[in-house]
Formats: sequence, structure tokens, C-alpha cells
Amino acid sequence: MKKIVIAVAMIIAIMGMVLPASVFAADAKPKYAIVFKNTGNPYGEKQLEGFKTGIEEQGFEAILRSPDLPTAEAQIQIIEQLIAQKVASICIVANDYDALQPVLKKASAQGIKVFSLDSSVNPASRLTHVNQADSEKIGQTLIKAAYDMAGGSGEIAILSATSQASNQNIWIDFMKKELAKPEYKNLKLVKVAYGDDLRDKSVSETEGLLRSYPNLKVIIAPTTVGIAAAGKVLTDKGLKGKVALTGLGLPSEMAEYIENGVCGYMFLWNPIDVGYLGAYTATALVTGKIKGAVGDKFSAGKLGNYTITKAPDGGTEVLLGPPFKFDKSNIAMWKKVY
Ligand code: RAM
Repeated sequence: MKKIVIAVAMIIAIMGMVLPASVFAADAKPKYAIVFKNTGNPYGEKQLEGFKTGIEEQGFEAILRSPDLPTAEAQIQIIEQLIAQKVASICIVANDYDALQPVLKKASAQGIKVFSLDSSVNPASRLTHVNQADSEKIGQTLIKAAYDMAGGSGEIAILSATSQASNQNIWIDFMKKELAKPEYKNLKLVKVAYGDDLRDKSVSETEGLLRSYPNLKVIIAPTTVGIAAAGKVLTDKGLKGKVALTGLGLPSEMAEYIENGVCGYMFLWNPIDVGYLGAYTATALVTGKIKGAVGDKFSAGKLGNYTITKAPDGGTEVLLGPPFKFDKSNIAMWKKVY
């Protein structure tokens, strides 16, 4: 018996010397990776789920990663591991616009196709960016909502995610530009608070806003974690009708606060579709169908055809579509979807 075991081991060892490693690999499918901001965010899980579906239905392997905390450092560690794993592409939902550049450049230099999704990296670090909705329109839509909820005047505050998240920051920039228009002169942005997409911190930041600004009329939270935390605080404190709430929320998490009237209405897109579009962007880049240049066209499975356009930051992007409004009339249906 011992002799047989030794003989088999020797045969395996010799084959290992003469045959390429890929023959032994359990599966030699190209690996497509996505890295989200942090764990514990149901929105992020939906995006990862859409990416996985899109990659697997094309016959490839998806690697889904998220660090525990939403920091650039934690994402850099994960990207280093993905480079070592020789993935075909990396789709990054960035915790910082610039800080990931060295590690992403390193990945690109090794032939890995790098692009961002949801929260972008700078144009020098990416081939393109998968954007969920027009960034300027998001800013304009949220300010218009706050204006209507405030009755045209008063104090408003923003509850964001991390101070370094580029998606939140670009939306906040566009909100500030919108607020500078004459029609919004009576609306005063008193504070931008950062809940870091962590539930507890978002709750305490909301409480801080209420303490510091007793006349606050509206909270805009352009983050699904933030808006759900604010919905809970306003509900628990019985502030419905006194402090209004809007922003970008996940229907399944926000249904309760839309149904109880704390949040009149909010906006979002389908996070599963964002991830799915990312999957087809990844394979189109890896096969060379697109380079990430303006005018490049590709087909994204069940979502149809897309064309790459110029992004507001000077890089390029693929736009999923317009944001969708959720209110009492449709939330019951959408809360079951995502
Ligand atoms: C949070 C995340 C995500 C953002 C949504 C709206 O879940 O910050 O990046 O796109 O909100």
C-alpha cells in the first residue's frame, strides 16, 4: 500500500514538472474581481450579486471582496492579493479617488483590466467608470427635493458616507452648485456630516445634527446606510413632520420610513443592475472589445447596448440610466425587489 502511495505521489510530481499549472488547476476559468467599499452594506451586497450573475452567466469565475472597514488602505491590501491571484480584471468601488492609484497602476502594468464602479477612482487609475446615474442630475434632484420638503426656505444638512468616497463627494459638489442658483437662495446648507456608511456612526451623526441645529428642516442622505439610520432616528424621536428626510435609499431598508411618512420620497437605481453592467464592462475590456474610450460600444446581456461617454471628471464612463423615485405609491412593490 505504502509503495502505491509513493508511486502515485511520484507520478503527480513528475506531471507537475512537465505540464503547465493550469492543467492542474481545479478550474482555469478567467477570474473577474470586484471590490466593494466595506462589508455589512446591503446595497453593496446587491451590487456584488449583480456582478456575480453577469460574470457567471458568461461562463467565468467572479471573486467578490469587501474590506471590514471603508478605507483605502484596506482596499489596497485586497488589490495586492488579487494581483497575486492573476485575475483578469479588477472592478473597484473606491474608498478614495486618488489613494488607490499606485496599486491600480501596478495591476494595469501586469495586464489586469482596471475600472471603477459606483464610487470612482481618478481617470489615470481606470480604463472607465460604471456610473449608476448622471452625477449632476442626482445633485440637482436632491436639492429640488429638499427645497420642496422645506417649503422653499430654511436649514438643510447632508449626511454622507466617508469624507473620501468619490461618489458621495461628486454628488455633494453638484448639490452645492445647485444651491448657488438664485431660486435656492433661502435654503441654507448648515453642515455636511459623515456617517462612514457605518450604521452606528450614521445614527450618532444624525443625532448630532439634530442637537446642533434645532431648526433643521431637511436631511439629505445620499447613502443607503445613512438614510436608513436617519429614518430610524427621526422615527424614534417622533420628528415626523418636523425634520424631513430624502436622499438615496434602498427600498427594502427604507419602506418602513416611507410608509410611516418620515421620508416623503427618495431616489435610487437598481444596484443589482449596476453590478451586472460592471460584469459586462469587465469582459468587454478583457476581450479587447472596448478600450474604455468615448464611443466604444458593447452589449451588456439582458440590459442591452451601452456606449462609453465622457465623465464629468474628464475620464470616461458607462451610464446605467436615470435615477428612480420611490414614494408611498410604489415602495410596497419595490421593497421586495432590492
Ligand atoms: C451606499 C454606498 C454606495 C452608494 C449608495 C447610494 O450604499 O455609499 O456607494 O452608491 O449608498
